[in-house]
Amino acid sequence: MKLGLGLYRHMLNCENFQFARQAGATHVVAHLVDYFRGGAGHAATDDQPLGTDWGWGLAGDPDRLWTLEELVALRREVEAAGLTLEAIENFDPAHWGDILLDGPKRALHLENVKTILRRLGEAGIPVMGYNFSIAGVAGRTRGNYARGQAPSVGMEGPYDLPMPNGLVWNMVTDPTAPSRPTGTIPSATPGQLWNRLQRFLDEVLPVAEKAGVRLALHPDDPPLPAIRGQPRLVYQPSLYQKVIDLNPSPANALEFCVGSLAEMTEGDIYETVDNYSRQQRLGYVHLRNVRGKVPHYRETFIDDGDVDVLRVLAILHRNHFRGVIIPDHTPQMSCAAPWHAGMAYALGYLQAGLQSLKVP
Ligand SMILES: [Mn+2]
Repeated sequence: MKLGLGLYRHMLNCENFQFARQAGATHVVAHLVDYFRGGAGHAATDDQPLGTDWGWGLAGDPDRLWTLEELVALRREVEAAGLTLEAIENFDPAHWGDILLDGPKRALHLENVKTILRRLGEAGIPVMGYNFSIAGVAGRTRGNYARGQAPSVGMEGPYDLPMPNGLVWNMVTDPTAPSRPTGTIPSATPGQLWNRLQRFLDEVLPVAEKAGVRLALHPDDPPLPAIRGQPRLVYQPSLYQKVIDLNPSPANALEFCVGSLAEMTEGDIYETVDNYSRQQRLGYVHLRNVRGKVPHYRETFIDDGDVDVLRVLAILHRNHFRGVIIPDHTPQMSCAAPWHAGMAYALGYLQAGLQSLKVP
Protein backbone atom coordinates (compact mmCIF):
# COMPACT_ATOMS: atom_id res chain seq x y z
CA MET A 1 0.00 0.00 0.00
CA LYS A 2 1.36 3.37 -1.02
CA LEU A 3 0.61 6.92 0.05
CA GLY A 4 -0.31 9.54 -2.53
CA LEU A 5 -1.63 13.08 -2.81
CA GLY A 6 -4.33 14.35 -5.15
CA LEU A 7 -3.77 17.76 -6.76
CA TYR A 8 -6.15 20.01 -8.70
CA ARG A 9 -5.02 21.26 -12.08
CA HIS A 10 -3.85 24.69 -10.94
CA MET A 11 -1.81 23.00 -8.19
CA LEU A 12 0.25 20.77 -10.49
CA ASN A 13 3.61 22.43 -9.88
CA CYS A 14 7.02 21.65 -8.50
CA GLU A 15 6.33 23.22 -5.12
CA ASN A 16 3.29 21.01 -4.48
CA PHE A 17 5.11 17.92 -5.72
CA GLN A 18 7.88 18.65 -3.22
CA PHE A 19 5.25 19.26 -0.52
CA ALA A 20 3.77 15.82 -1.23
CA ARG A 21 7.17 14.15 -1.03
CA GLN A 22 8.01 16.02 2.18
CA ALA A 23 4.76 14.81 3.77
CA GLY A 24 5.65 11.19 3.03
CA ALA A 25 3.73 10.64 -0.21
CA THR A 26 5.34 8.61 -2.98
CA HIS A 27 2.58 8.99 -5.58
CA VAL A 28 0.45 11.71 -7.18
CA VAL A 29 -3.10 11.65 -8.54
CA ALA A 30 -3.62 14.58 -10.92
CA HIS A 31 -6.82 16.35 -11.93
CA LEU A 32 -6.52 17.73 -15.46
CA VAL A 33 -10.03 19.19 -15.63
CA ASP A 34 -9.96 22.76 -14.32
CA TYR A 35 -13.07 22.79 -12.15
CA PHE A 36 -12.67 26.49 -11.40
CA ARG A 37 -12.36 27.77 -14.99
CA GLY A 38 -14.53 30.78 -15.74
CA GLY A 39 -15.29 31.33 -12.10
CA ALA A 40 -19.02 30.48 -12.33
CA GLY A 41 -18.89 29.40 -8.70
CA HIS A 42 -15.81 31.10 -7.37
CA ALA A 43 -12.21 31.81 -8.27
CA ALA A 44 -9.65 29.01 -8.11
CA THR A 45 -8.98 27.82 -4.63
CA ASP A 46 -6.98 24.94 -3.24
CA ASP A 47 -10.10 23.79 -1.37
CA GLN A 48 -12.58 21.52 -3.16
CA PRO A 49 -15.04 23.18 -5.54
CA LEU A 50 -18.68 23.68 -4.51
CA GLY A 51 -19.96 26.04 -7.20
CA THR A 52 -23.49 27.34 -7.67
CA ASP A 53 -26.69 26.08 -9.34
CA TRP A 54 -24.64 26.52 -12.55
CA GLY A 55 -22.02 24.12 -11.27
CA TRP A 56 -18.31 24.60 -10.72
CA GLY A 57 -17.07 26.35 -13.84
CA LEU A 58 -16.67 26.05 -17.59
CA ALA A 59 -15.80 22.67 -19.07
CA GLY A 60 -12.72 22.55 -21.30
CA ASP A 61 -12.28 22.88 -25.04
CA PRO A 62 -14.32 20.12 -26.71
CA ASP A 63 -11.89 20.03 -29.66
CA ARG A 64 -8.73 19.76 -27.64
CA LEU A 65 -7.97 16.52 -25.83
CA TRP A 66 -5.06 16.22 -23.42
CA THR A 67 -2.01 15.57 -25.60
CA LEU A 68 0.56 12.83 -25.20
CA GLU A 69 3.21 15.54 -24.86
CA GLU A 70 1.52 17.22 -21.90
CA LEU A 71 0.88 13.87 -20.18
CA VAL A 72 4.53 12.88 -20.57
CA ALA A 73 5.69 16.32 -19.41
CA LEU A 74 3.51 16.03 -16.30
CA ARG A 75 4.84 12.57 -15.53
CA ARG A 76 8.41 13.81 -15.87
CA GLU A 77 7.77 16.78 -13.57
CA VAL A 78 6.24 14.50 -10.96
CA GLU A 79 9.16 12.10 -11.25
CA ALA A 80 11.68 14.94 -10.93
CA ALA A 81 10.30 15.49 -7.42
CA GLY A 82 10.89 11.81 -6.56
CA LEU A 83 7.24 10.78 -7.03
CA THR A 84 5.26 8.50 -9.33
CA LEU A 85 2.22 9.67 -11.32
CA GLU A 86 -0.38 7.02 -10.47
CA ALA A 87 -3.60 8.32 -11.98
CA ILE A 88 -5.53 11.02 -13.76
CA GLU A 89 -8.81 11.75 -12.00
CA ASN A 90 -11.94 12.61 -14.00
CA PHE A 91 -12.74 13.09 -17.67
CA ASP A 92 -13.74 16.54 -18.91
CA PRO A 93 -17.51 16.81 -19.57
CA ALA A 94 -16.60 18.67 -22.78
CA HIS A 95 -14.87 15.49 -23.98
CA TRP A 96 -17.30 12.79 -22.85
CA GLY A 97 -20.55 14.45 -21.69
CA ASP A 98 -22.71 12.89 -24.40
CA ILE A 99 -21.77 9.43 -23.14
CA LEU A 100 -23.43 10.38 -19.86
CA LEU A 101 -26.42 12.01 -21.59
CA ASP A 102 -26.64 9.56 -24.51
CA GLY A 103 -26.49 12.68 -26.65
CA PRO A 104 -25.85 13.25 -30.38
CA LYS A 105 -22.05 13.35 -29.99
CA ARG A 106 -21.87 10.02 -28.16
CA ALA A 107 -19.85 8.26 -30.87
CA LEU A 108 -17.33 11.10 -31.04
CA HIS A 109 -17.08 11.21 -27.24
CA LEU A 110 -16.41 7.46 -27.14
CA GLU A 111 -13.53 7.99 -29.55
CA ASN A 112 -12.29 10.81 -27.30
CA VAL A 113 -12.20 8.48 -24.30
CA LYS A 114 -10.41 5.78 -26.27
CA THR A 115 -7.83 8.30 -27.47
CA ILE A 116 -7.27 9.57 -23.93
CA LEU A 117 -6.82 6.01 -22.61
CA ARG A 118 -4.29 5.19 -25.34
CA ARG A 119 -2.36 8.35 -24.54
CA LEU A 120 -2.36 7.56 -20.81
CA GLY A 121 -0.97 4.13 -21.62
CA GLU A 122 1.72 5.57 -23.85
CA ALA A 123 2.61 8.12 -21.18
CA GLY A 124 2.92 5.36 -18.57
CA ILE A 125 0.03 6.47 -16.35
CA PRO A 126 -1.69 3.29 -15.12
CA VAL A 127 -5.09 4.46 -13.82
CA MET A 128 -7.91 6.72 -15.06
CA GLY A 129 -10.42 7.66 -12.35
CA TYR A 130 -13.94 8.63 -13.40
CA ASN A 131 -17.38 9.38 -12.05
CA PHE A 132 -20.28 8.15 -14.21
CA SER A 133 -22.93 10.65 -13.18
CA ILE A 134 -25.15 13.18 -14.96
CA ALA A 135 -25.49 15.68 -12.11
CA GLY A 136 -21.95 15.13 -10.82
CA VAL A 137 -20.70 16.25 -7.43
CA ALA A 138 -23.54 18.69 -6.68
CA GLY A 139 -25.57 19.75 -3.68
CA ARG A 140 -22.90 20.04 -1.03
CA THR A 141 -22.54 22.90 1.41
CA ARG A 142 -19.63 24.49 3.26
CA GLY A 143 -19.54 25.46 6.92
CA ASN A 144 -17.39 25.42 10.03
CA TYR A 145 -18.33 21.78 10.41
CA ALA A 146 -15.11 20.17 11.60
CA ARG A 147 -13.25 20.13 14.91
CA GLY A 148 -12.19 23.54 16.21
CA GLN A 149 -14.58 25.31 13.79
CA ALA A 150 -12.52 24.19 10.78
CA PRO A 151 -14.21 24.97 7.43
CA SER A 152 -15.35 21.77 5.80
CA VAL A 153 -17.88 20.38 3.34
CA GLY A 154 -21.12 18.52 3.97
CA MET A 155 -24.74 18.25 2.98
CA GLU A 156 -27.77 19.79 4.64
CA GLY A 157 -30.61 18.09 2.78
CA PRO A 158 -31.45 16.86 -0.72
CA TYR A 159 -30.78 18.93 -3.85
CA ASP A 160 -33.55 18.54 -6.41
CA LEU A 161 -33.33 21.66 -8.60
CA PRO A 162 -33.64 20.42 -12.22
CA MET A 163 -30.49 20.63 -14.36
CA PRO A 164 -30.48 23.31 -17.06
CA ASN A 165 -29.43 22.35 -20.60
CA GLY A 166 -25.76 23.22 -21.06
CA LEU A 167 -24.73 21.78 -17.70
CA VAL A 168 -23.22 18.29 -17.53
CA TRP A 169 -21.54 16.66 -14.56
CA ASN A 170 -21.80 19.96 -12.67
CA MET A 171 -19.82 21.90 -15.30
CA VAL A 172 -20.97 24.27 -18.04
CA THR A 173 -20.51 22.69 -21.46
CA ASP A 174 -22.36 25.49 -23.31
CA PRO A 175 -20.84 28.83 -22.23
CA THR A 176 -23.83 30.80 -23.61
CA ALA A 177 -26.34 28.81 -21.55
CA PRO A 178 -26.14 30.65 -18.20
CA SER A 179 -27.17 33.96 -19.83
CA ARG A 180 -30.35 32.75 -21.57
CA PRO A 181 -33.41 30.57 -20.94
CA THR A 182 -32.36 27.00 -21.63
CA GLY A 183 -35.00 24.56 -20.47
CA THR A 184 -33.97 21.58 -18.42
CA ILE A 185 -32.43 18.18 -19.12
CA PRO A 186 -35.08 15.44 -18.99
CA SER A 187 -34.56 12.91 -16.22
CA ALA A 188 -33.01 9.62 -17.23
CA THR A 189 -34.31 6.46 -15.60
CA PRO A 190 -31.91 4.41 -13.45
CA GLY A 191 -32.19 1.61 -16.05
CA GLN A 192 -31.16 3.97 -18.84
CA LEU A 193 -28.15 5.20 -16.90
CA TRP A 194 -27.01 1.66 -16.02
CA ASN A 195 -27.36 0.80 -19.70
CA ARG A 196 -25.20 3.77 -20.65
CA LEU A 197 -22.50 2.59 -18.24
CA GLN A 198 -22.75 -0.97 -19.57
CA ARG A 199 -22.32 0.14 -23.18
CA PHE A 200 -19.50 2.50 -22.21
CA LEU A 201 -17.57 -0.22 -20.38
CA ASP A 202 -18.09 -2.80 -23.11
CA GLU A 203 -16.76 -0.43 -25.76
CA VAL A 204 -13.93 1.17 -23.84
CA LEU A 205 -12.51 -1.56 -21.58
CA PRO A 206 -10.85 -3.53 -24.41
CA VAL A 207 -8.98 -0.35 -25.37
CA ALA A 208 -8.04 0.30 -21.74
CA GLU A 209 -6.77 -3.25 -21.33
CA LYS A 210 -4.66 -3.01 -24.45
CA ALA A 211 -3.26 0.33 -23.29
CA GLY A 212 -2.41 -1.08 -19.86
CA VAL A 213 -4.72 1.39 -18.11
CA ARG A 214 -7.37 0.60 -15.50
CA LEU A 215 -10.61 2.59 -15.45
CA ALA A 216 -11.57 3.23 -11.84
CA LEU A 217 -15.13 4.30 -10.99
CA HIS A 218 -15.81 6.65 -8.08
CA PRO A 219 -19.08 5.98 -6.23
CA ASP A 220 -21.68 8.76 -6.37
CA ASP A 221 -20.75 11.84 -4.36
CA PRO A 222 -23.00 12.67 -2.58
CA PRO A 223 -24.47 9.14 -2.62
CA LEU A 224 -28.22 9.79 -2.95
CA PRO A 225 -30.48 7.79 -5.33
CA ALA A 226 -31.14 11.02 -7.27
CA ILE A 227 -29.75 14.56 -7.41
CA ARG A 228 -31.20 17.36 -9.54
CA GLY A 229 -33.82 14.93 -10.85
CA GLN A 230 -31.15 12.63 -12.30
CA PRO A 231 -30.56 9.06 -11.11
CA ARG A 232 -27.27 7.91 -9.64
CA LEU A 233 -25.67 4.49 -9.89
CA VAL A 234 -23.55 3.68 -6.84
CA TYR A 235 -25.37 5.19 -3.85
CA GLN A 236 -25.24 2.06 -1.64
CA PRO A 237 -22.16 -0.12 -1.05
CA SER A 238 -23.80 -3.18 -2.63
CA LEU A 239 -24.24 -1.33 -5.96
CA TYR A 240 -20.47 -1.34 -6.51
CA GLN A 241 -20.78 -5.09 -7.08
CA LYS A 242 -23.13 -4.40 -9.95
CA VAL A 243 -20.40 -2.31 -11.63
CA ILE A 244 -17.84 -5.10 -11.23
CA ASP A 245 -20.29 -7.65 -12.57
CA LEU A 246 -21.08 -5.57 -15.67
CA ASN A 247 -17.76 -6.54 -17.23
CA PRO A 248 -15.12 -9.04 -16.03
CA SER A 249 -12.17 -7.15 -17.53
CA PRO A 250 -9.33 -6.57 -15.05
CA ALA A 251 -9.36 -2.97 -16.35
CA ASN A 252 -12.82 -2.53 -14.81
CA ALA A 253 -11.76 -1.16 -11.44
CA LEU A 254 -12.96 1.04 -8.59
CA GLU A 255 -11.86 4.49 -7.40
CA PHE A 256 -12.75 3.37 -3.93
CA CYS A 257 -13.92 6.39 -1.91
CA VAL A 258 -14.21 5.40 1.74
CA GLY A 259 -15.77 8.79 2.55
CA SER A 260 -18.61 8.46 0.02
CA LEU A 261 -19.16 4.80 1.01
CA ALA A 262 -19.38 5.82 4.68
CA GLU A 263 -21.99 8.48 3.81
CA MET A 264 -24.31 5.81 2.37
CA THR A 265 -27.36 4.82 4.41
CA GLU A 266 -26.79 1.05 4.19
CA GLY A 267 -23.91 -1.30 4.79
CA ASP A 268 -21.03 -1.60 7.23
CA ILE A 269 -17.95 0.29 6.07
CA TYR A 270 -15.47 -2.34 7.30
CA GLU A 271 -17.35 -5.18 5.58
CA THR A 272 -17.50 -3.04 2.45
CA VAL A 273 -13.74 -2.42 2.47
CA ASP A 274 -13.10 -6.10 3.13
CA ASN A 275 -15.47 -7.28 0.41
CA TYR A 276 -14.12 -5.11 -2.43
CA SER A 277 -10.43 -5.14 -1.51
CA ARG A 278 -10.60 -8.96 -1.36
CA GLN A 279 -11.75 -8.99 -5.00
CA GLN A 280 -8.59 -7.08 -6.01
CA ARG A 281 -10.65 -4.53 -7.96
CA LEU A 282 -9.46 -1.34 -6.25
CA GLY A 283 -7.73 1.03 -8.66
CA TYR A 284 -6.87 3.50 -5.91
CA VAL A 285 -8.42 4.61 -2.65
CA HIS A 286 -9.85 7.95 -1.49
CA LEU A 287 -9.48 7.91 2.27
CA ARG A 288 -11.28 10.57 4.29
CA ASN A 289 -13.53 10.65 7.31
CA VAL A 290 -17.09 11.81 7.74
CA ARG A 291 -19.82 12.13 10.35
CA GLY A 292 -23.43 11.30 9.45
CA LYS A 293 -25.16 9.88 6.38
CA VAL A 294 -26.75 11.45 3.29
CA PRO A 295 -28.51 13.78 3.04
CA HIS A 296 -27.02 15.09 6.31
CA TYR A 297 -23.30 14.50 6.73
CA ARG A 298 -20.12 16.47 7.35
CA GLU A 299 -16.53 15.84 6.33
CA THR A 300 -14.26 15.66 9.38
CA PHE A 301 -10.57 15.42 10.20
CA ILE A 302 -9.26 11.96 9.41
CA ASP A 303 -9.10 10.86 13.07
CA ASP A 304 -12.42 12.40 14.06
CA GLY A 305 -15.40 10.95 12.16
CA ASP A 306 -17.56 7.83 12.15
CA VAL A 307 -14.86 5.75 10.42
CA ASP A 308 -11.94 4.11 12.21
CA VAL A 309 -9.45 4.85 9.44
CA LEU A 310 -6.72 2.76 11.08
CA ARG A 311 -9.06 -0.24 10.96
CA VAL A 312 -9.66 0.46 7.26
CA LEU A 313 -5.90 0.49 6.64
CA ALA A 314 -5.53 -2.81 8.51
CA ILE A 315 -8.22 -4.46 6.34
CA LEU A 316 -6.64 -3.16 3.12
CA HIS A 317 -3.27 -4.45 4.29
CA ARG A 318 -4.67 -7.85 5.27
CA ASN A 319 -6.21 -8.18 1.79
CA HIS A 320 -2.88 -7.32 0.14
CA PHE A 321 -3.98 -4.04 -1.40
CA ARG A 322 -0.85 -2.77 -3.15
CA GLY A 323 -2.23 0.38 -4.71
CA VAL A 324 -2.28 4.03 -3.71
CA ILE A 325 -4.35 5.74 -1.03
CA ILE A 326 -4.86 9.50 -1.11
CA PRO A 327 -6.53 11.68 1.55
CA ASP A 328 -9.23 12.90 -0.92
CA HIS A 329 -10.38 16.02 0.98
CA THR A 330 -9.71 17.41 4.44
CA PRO A 331 -11.09 20.30 6.50
CA GLN A 332 -9.15 23.55 6.09
CA MET A 333 -6.89 24.51 9.01
CA SER A 334 -6.56 28.03 10.44
CA CYS A 335 -3.19 29.27 9.23
CA ALA A 336 -1.51 30.82 6.21
CA ALA A 337 -1.84 27.60 4.19
CA PRO A 338 -5.20 26.03 5.14
CA TRP A 339 -5.27 23.33 2.45
CA HIS A 340 -1.65 22.31 2.86
CA ALA A 341 -1.93 22.11 6.64
CA GLY A 342 -5.03 19.93 6.35
CA MET A 343 -3.34 17.61 3.87
CA ALA A 344 -0.09 17.43 5.85
CA TYR A 345 -2.13 16.45 8.91
CA ALA A 346 -3.97 13.69 7.02
CA LEU A 347 -0.82 12.43 5.29
CA GLY A 348 1.06 12.30 8.60
CA TYR A 349 -1.77 10.34 10.21
CA LEU A 350 -1.92 7.87 7.31
CA GLN A 351 1.86 7.53 7.24
CA ALA A 352 1.86 6.64 10.94
CA GLY A 353 -0.94 4.13 10.31
CA LEU A 354 1.05 2.47 7.53
CA GLN A 355 4.21 2.36 9.64
CA SER A 356 2.36 0.76 12.54
CA LEU A 357 1.16 -1.96 10.12
CA LYS A 358 4.75 -2.36 8.94
CA VAL A 359 3.75 -1.65 5.35
CA PRO A 360 7.08 -1.47 3.49
MN1 LIG B 1 -13.81 10.69 -3.16
